[in-house]
Amino acid sequence: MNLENQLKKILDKKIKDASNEELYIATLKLCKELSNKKPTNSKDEKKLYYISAEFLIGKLLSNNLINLGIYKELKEILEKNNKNIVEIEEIENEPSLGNGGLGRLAACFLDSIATLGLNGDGIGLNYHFGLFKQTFKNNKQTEEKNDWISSDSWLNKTETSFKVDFKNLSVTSKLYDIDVIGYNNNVNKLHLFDIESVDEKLVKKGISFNQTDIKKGLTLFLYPDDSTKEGQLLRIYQQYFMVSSGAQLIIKEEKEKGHDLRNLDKHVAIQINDTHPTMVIPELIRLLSLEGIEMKEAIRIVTNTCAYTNHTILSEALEKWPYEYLNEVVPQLMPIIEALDAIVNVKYPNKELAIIDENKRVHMARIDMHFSHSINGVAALHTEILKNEELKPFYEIYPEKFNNKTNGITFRRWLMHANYELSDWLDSMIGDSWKKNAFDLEKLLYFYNDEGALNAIEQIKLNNKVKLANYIKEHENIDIDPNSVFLIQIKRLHEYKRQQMNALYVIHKYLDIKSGNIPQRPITCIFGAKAAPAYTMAKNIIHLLLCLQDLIKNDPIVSKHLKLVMVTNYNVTYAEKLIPACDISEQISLASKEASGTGNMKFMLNGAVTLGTEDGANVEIHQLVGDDNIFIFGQSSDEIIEHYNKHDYISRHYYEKDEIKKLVDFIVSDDVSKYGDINLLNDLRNELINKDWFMTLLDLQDYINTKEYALKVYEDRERWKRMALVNIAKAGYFSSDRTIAEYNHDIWKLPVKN
Ligand code: 26V
Repeated sequence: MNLENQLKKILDKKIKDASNEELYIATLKLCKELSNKKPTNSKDEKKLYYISAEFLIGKLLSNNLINLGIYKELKEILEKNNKNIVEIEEIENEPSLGNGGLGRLAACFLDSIATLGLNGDGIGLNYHFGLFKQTFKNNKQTEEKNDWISSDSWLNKTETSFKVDFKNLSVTSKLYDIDVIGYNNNVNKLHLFDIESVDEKLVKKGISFNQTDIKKGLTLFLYPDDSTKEGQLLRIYQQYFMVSSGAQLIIKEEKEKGHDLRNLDKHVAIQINDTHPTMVIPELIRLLSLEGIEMKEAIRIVTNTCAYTNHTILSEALEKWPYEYLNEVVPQLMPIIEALDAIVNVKYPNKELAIIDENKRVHMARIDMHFSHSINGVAALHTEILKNEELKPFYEIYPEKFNNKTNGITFRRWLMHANYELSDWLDSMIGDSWKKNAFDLEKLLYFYNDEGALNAIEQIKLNNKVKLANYIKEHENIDIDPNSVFLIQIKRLHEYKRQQMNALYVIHKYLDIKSGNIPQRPITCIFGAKAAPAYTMAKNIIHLLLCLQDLIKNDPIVSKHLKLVMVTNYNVTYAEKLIPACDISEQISLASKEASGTGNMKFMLNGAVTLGTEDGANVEIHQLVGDDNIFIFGQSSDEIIEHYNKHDYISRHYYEKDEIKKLVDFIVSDDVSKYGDINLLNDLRNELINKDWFMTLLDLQDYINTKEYALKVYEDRERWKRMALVNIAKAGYFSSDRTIAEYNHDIWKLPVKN
């Protein structure tokens, strides 16, 4: 049956008579039917389980249509019937199952694992309200529950369920699956566990709820507030629920295949995404012991099965749970954690290596490092810092375990879907082999001096800027000029990412325009970021941005030349609109602190030029595009690490330098504070002057100078178009297909079919 008839059959009416909602539901069903017909992997093959607290998968409709190879055909069928696929896509709620880079990476990885035909599933949790929905009130962030699950969704309820025991209660986990459809390839699963007794009514107002009601509340939110003991216990409940269900699923599948659990490491690879799933190690050891395998042997098997990825060097993000808290939730794991600690202490009597420290805190990453066979960082610089600084004592004892896997992004979502115009144009210029072999994008370099090609790149960018301007008008009610230069910083809000430095640039520009220096072309600075609900300073930075947005908007002169837009509830869907429209990609973290970044790669692929520090994967972008196609500023990671070691950075010294003082003080001026809360702004200013742990003021002047230079270069249109071309052409390295091929070659060793 042809596609049109298939769709009609599901709809049970004419396409032209159906509503967008009906068409969405029918297309969803169609995808599920087609996906069911796709091959799955052979039962005997070695299998990967990618365990992660987050999977930031984004809307799935277009992605699945693209990967099924029917997007264009369906779009035409709809058009023929006066229907618009973009409007149908809007019906879908974006799943709220992730926070930031770590979660989006896991989603890109699932896409690449399926596309490469590897046998690998994801394991995570089905959070009903996920990460909060952000709104702004009185120029402050407020949080609401994100009620994303609708009756017709990609979730498929399965018959699988497990009993999960905690100290004082037992619960039942229910498995929901989402199909992960590879591009022109087979289908894998994202397994999401939910608690059977979940009760959404537990949440009364905003995102607060009784955190002690585990049976009702366990899977309501991703990262529930952990500023209290109850919150921390809840996170431990969630983590154990995820890994115990996952480990039981793995063992069940192995038994069904008739595999001997003593050979688990031959048949199974487990990738532990950051420390949140760490308890899978002691849990698997426990379960194997219950199967009659001797503890020592169980430890060997689990170590050979598991591999750990580190995503951050910030020590506060490396989880350390009080022993007593773990004991309160999962006492059954404690003898195992004690035994692992004892093994380590005998072999390596060094307290930096101990699993349980003197304060009786359990270092989760240390369990991962001792009892898995691979430890990887996510960009070249990050891995070097792990080896030589943060995890040095571990590198000294396990040099063979350390390896780098520079992150990547799926080009299906971040080019073919988000920027189909550029994608189609690339096909017409260099063929479509880049879809399978991303390095083929380099063929674009043949057109380095081709005026027609350069103009096409510029025109596509402009078209995307127009689309974004319309979207922002509709969603934020702010007018932006597509002919202005778009500078975009979108990422979680964190002091190390230094959105506050960007805000200080906006102040600089505002004051400059006030004093009569009119920029050659209007400037549009766009931000998108959520702050963790308990992270006060991050919220203060959002407050400043929103106050500045009002200040500029209400200034009749400045607003002609400068705009600040803080988009509401930044998420994957928003990113898909923002990234293709960007001219300058802001990647301005304090060198050494951003493990990799993946937004930087998405911007590059879409022809934006990076303004950044030598941090994370920016270093590799710099190497690929060369000095002429990137704007680098700021002190190097070596210099920064030295400042920390010597404690010699004193922000006040930088504050005292003329222009900087003016900019920092402006935060608490009447001009700004009339739009907000002077106390919050004061706190932010004081932090910058007296502490500034992430050294904003250190790099500020260099940042301002480099940004001014970038804006000047932007006016040399011929040069800029070439820069955009080189960035696109050199982005092939950042395909997550490359990253996954490396994980598989070095760590998982699954059979490769194509
Ligand atoms: C850690 C924690 C620990 C306590 C509970 C709440 C919580 C939430 C998030 C995190 C870690 C976030 C880690 C993360 O997203 N890291 C990002 O990973 C990206 C993918 O590797 C990488 O590109 C970014 O540089 C890195 O910040």
